[in-house]
Amino acid sequence: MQLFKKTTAILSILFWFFTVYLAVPLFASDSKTGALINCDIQHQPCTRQISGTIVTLDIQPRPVKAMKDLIFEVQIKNADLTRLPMIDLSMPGMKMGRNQVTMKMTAKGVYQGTGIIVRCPSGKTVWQATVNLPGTGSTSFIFDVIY
Ligand SMILES: [Cu+2]
Repeated sequence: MQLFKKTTAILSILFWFFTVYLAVPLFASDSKTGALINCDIQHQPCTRQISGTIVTLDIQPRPVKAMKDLIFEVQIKNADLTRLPMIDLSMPGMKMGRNQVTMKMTAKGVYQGTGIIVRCPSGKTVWQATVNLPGTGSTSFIFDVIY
């Protein structure tokens, strides 16, 4: 009985050791950035709001891949922009260097620009496109990119 109790105690200590030190960081590293994803850009355009202004982002061609020329299209509803929108490409929680997409108006409320998403040395594929609307604000689209 004494031996059984000891074995149980040791097993439960081992179990918690593996859970806390191995399993938790293993899952946390991926689900942390994964949980931030708010845009299924590989399948459809994404829409977000900045206090009443509706911002839709599309990236073509699909699949959206790194190291390829991409066309970023932003559609704006319910806003009078004083200047052109601009997109900042980055990664959640990572300094990736300045990567901006400048845009031109192609129709009323529709803006397009080209840009390249680089390949992150860490291997992580979650990228962030922050759409800045001068005079209105900014919103971030977070999505998965194919490497
Ligand atoms: Cu990165």
